[in-house]
Amino acid sequence: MNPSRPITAVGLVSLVALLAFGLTPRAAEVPALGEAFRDHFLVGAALNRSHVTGTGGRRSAEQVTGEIALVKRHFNQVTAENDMKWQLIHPREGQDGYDFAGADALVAFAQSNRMEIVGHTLVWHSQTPNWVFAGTNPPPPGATNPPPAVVAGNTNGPGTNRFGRGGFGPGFGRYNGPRASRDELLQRMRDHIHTVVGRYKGKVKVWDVVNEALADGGPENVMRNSLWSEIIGPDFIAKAFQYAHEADPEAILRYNDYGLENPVKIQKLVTLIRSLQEQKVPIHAIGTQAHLNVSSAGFEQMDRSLTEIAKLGLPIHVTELDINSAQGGQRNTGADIAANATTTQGGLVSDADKKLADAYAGVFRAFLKHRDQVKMVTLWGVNDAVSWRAGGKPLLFDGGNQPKPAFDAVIAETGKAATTR
Ligand code: 9MR
Repeated sequence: MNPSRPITAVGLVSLVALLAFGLTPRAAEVPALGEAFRDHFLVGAALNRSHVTGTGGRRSAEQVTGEIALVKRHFNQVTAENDMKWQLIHPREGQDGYDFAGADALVAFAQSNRMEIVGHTLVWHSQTPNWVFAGTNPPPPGATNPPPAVVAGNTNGPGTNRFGRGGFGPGFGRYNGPRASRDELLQRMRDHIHTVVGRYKGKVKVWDVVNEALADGGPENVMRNSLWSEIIGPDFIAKAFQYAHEADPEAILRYNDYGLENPVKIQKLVTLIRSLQEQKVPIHAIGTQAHLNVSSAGFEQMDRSLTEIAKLGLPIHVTELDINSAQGGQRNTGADIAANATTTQGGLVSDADKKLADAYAGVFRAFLKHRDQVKMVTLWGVNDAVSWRAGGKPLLFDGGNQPKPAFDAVIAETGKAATTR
């Protein structure tokens, strides 16, 4: 609906319907995000369980209703923020150790609203239960699976989140007990991938197969040290893609990582992906998470990053976009849930609304410039209140589902698309 034109009878009926389903007047009147970018790429959001079941979580029924209305109006793609992670979908060993409740609800919600579904995530060093790595082999001497080194501006140490101790450490913490053999772990990985991908075959069209396997810090370490890499070896990545491809040959399989605005980390990505491509590993898209900070995010940073990633010749999906406006996070380039407590502290930067609008306008201008490669842009959350970085107010809608100035700035970019190449 264009607010500058007189409202038609049909427009009036849809406006009344949207208001009845919980959208605030302005949220119901502004252009829909998915529609605005329809000719260029999908626009999605990460959903949590309350959005797809309509109940539960820390939000009131009214808040959840408002968020669901927002999702239906603005997004044509959804990702499960947590419900497809190993820890939630496969908490116990064995075929009866799965819990598909949250994932099934997400898939049903997306299908009934004709939204593209992304499965997140099959193999990750974090949020993987200890049983996956457990076995009878004593850990090799010295291989204590240390947490990644703390580097400037990025704290990747273990921490506690609402799923328990773990943060970005492997499993629920650091599993230091006797280990599975390579073959046992490969078998568990294959069973998991075949079961999960197989269940949603033809419905979930895109999978994050391996998440965050690159190391942070300087160029000397390309790959992150994890229980996956220690027990299986570096080919755990190729194997995961191979199993996912077997399970659904039609699915788009993506490698997903954060910090790809950092030139050192981009080169690590290039090294990894080129090596997988040389081995003919079925990898079909690159996911760049884009957990950004308001003081550095903008056209130049994103354009540079996308230009480098595009050289790999694969479609690019922006998988977890948000822009932290909290003072405490401006030097942090990680995506670490454990460091989140500090990165969202200190209050917002000055003039936060304006800075956020400029930053969002810049990154969307870059997405539009690279629209031949950028096929999907997913915001990591529906509104500021449900964001993992709620303290940094990083999204396009505020906690009351009102579009922020950043939303208007993003929409304004669609009018400039023809001139951004
Ligand atoms: O937003 C997610 C948060 O709710 C979870 O507690 C956390 C741990 O599972 O994961 C967050 O999402 C992460 C995503 O799955 C992978 N990239 C980094 C995201 C932010 O930490």
